Amino acid sequence: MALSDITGALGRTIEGLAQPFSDPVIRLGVTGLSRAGKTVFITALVANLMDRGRMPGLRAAAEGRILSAFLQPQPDDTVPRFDFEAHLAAVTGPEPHWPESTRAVSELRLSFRLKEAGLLGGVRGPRTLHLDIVDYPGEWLLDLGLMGRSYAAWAGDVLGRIGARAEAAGYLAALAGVDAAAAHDEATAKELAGAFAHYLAAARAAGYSDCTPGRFLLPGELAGSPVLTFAPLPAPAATPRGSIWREMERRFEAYKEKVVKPFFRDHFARIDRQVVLVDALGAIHSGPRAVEDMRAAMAEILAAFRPGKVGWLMGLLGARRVERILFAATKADHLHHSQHTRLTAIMAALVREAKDRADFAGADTAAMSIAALRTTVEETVTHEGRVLDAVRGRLLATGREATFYAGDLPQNPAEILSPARQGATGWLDADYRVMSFAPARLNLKPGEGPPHIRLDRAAEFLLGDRL
Ligand SMILES: Nc1nc2c(ncn2[C@@H]2O[C@H](COP(=O)(O)OP(=O)(O)OP(=O)(O)O)[C@@H](O)[C@H]2O)c(=O)[nH]1
Ligand SMILES: [Mg+2]
Repeated sequence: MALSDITGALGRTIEGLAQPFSDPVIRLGVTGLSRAGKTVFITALVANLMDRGRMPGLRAAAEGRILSAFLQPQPDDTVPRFDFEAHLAAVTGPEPHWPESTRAVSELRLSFRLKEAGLLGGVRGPRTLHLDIVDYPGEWLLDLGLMGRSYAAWAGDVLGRIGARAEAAGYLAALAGVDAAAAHDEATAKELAGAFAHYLAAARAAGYSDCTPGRFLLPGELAGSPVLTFAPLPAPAATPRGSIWREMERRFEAYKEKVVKPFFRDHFARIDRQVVLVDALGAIHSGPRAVEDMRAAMAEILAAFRPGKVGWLMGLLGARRVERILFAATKADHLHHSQHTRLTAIMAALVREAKDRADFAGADTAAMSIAALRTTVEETVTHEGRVLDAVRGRLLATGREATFYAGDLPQNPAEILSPARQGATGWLDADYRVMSFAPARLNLKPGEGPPHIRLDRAAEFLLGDRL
């Protein structure tokens, strides 16, 4: 080993050990419902922060103030590490493929060596800033809405909403023969919880976002335990001791205390900046109900970040104030850039509505359309005499190249949001499509991260003021 290698390695070790907790830390939460694009976002963001050739919109990078960015051991010993290397290898390897779905919280620490801006840069040495990125399922965040709610209120609310949904037919049929005032028996409880979990999964697949309790969808090691063996019942006239109702109520409270609260205490309460990834194109494709549902879920997520409402809980947990929240519509590479402003306008209108409904006054919020990993190139084609701004990419299903046109998003977001709010069952005279592309084969130059759309802008909004 050459001497420079040894000193280099030594230097790195010392840098790694040097009082890791005294330097400032930003904790960035990355969330979104399942398949929203969290894993790909974190992978692409970290890769592009380490190799900043494609990050001109991040001021500190453009001005050359980021001297280096490197991965370090994370501060929390009991949280799984975000498997950056494996995910990056998946999307940038010789046979690029999407990373596996992830089902729990994970964390990664990226540290920066930064030059001070302006004159100070000349006199002061570089400073260090740690970025702790926490990936957590958005489904778990929706559970915060349960904290202030009683079992009776939650159950009434859920049953009121799901009556019209085809996905709930099985659960409602299972409920029909049940008297909530009758004596509890575990077989019935299990059957109801199973049928309800089945409904939640079907509702998720159909594009609905209001699917609580979130752990029913992603149970992890809690699968089959009593805290996950309850379901919403219609309130009976009387609720005698030992009744199914009473037992369900008890388990609902246990779920809040033993599942929801620890998550908020250990992860959520410590977040400074948050990005909420939203598969808006997917919801638009699924139809007005899915869009309305997405809006409701966003309102609920925003309410979780509202200082005050959950203050009693957050105060107890020593929560900090989240300073910035970015709502990003992901997978914008499905659209030609001429449609990006429309997608962003829809996203911004959704955020505005969600803010109004959540009565939100708190952090700075922004809406954006991004693609963490760009899989397409733009192409203009003529179809039946019309000129269409389309995109071309490699189809996930066949591996073949194809040109794709997602449909014309309206200029006015109200054309999407109003039918959604009014409970329309389909779009009036529009057809939106989505398509699954495989990651493109890349030939990256040194210093260049994987291609993206507006990931640099997203980073600037989330971190720019601290770099
Ligand atoms: N075209 C395109 N597709 C994307 C992009 N990001 C994510 N996807 C697609 O969305 C899928 C889900 O992305 P993930 O990053 O795994 O989503 P996630 O939110 O981590 O999903 P879970 O771990 O299952 O909750 C991927 O397998 C891709 O098919 C993107 O930037 N562009
Ligand atoms: Mg994931």
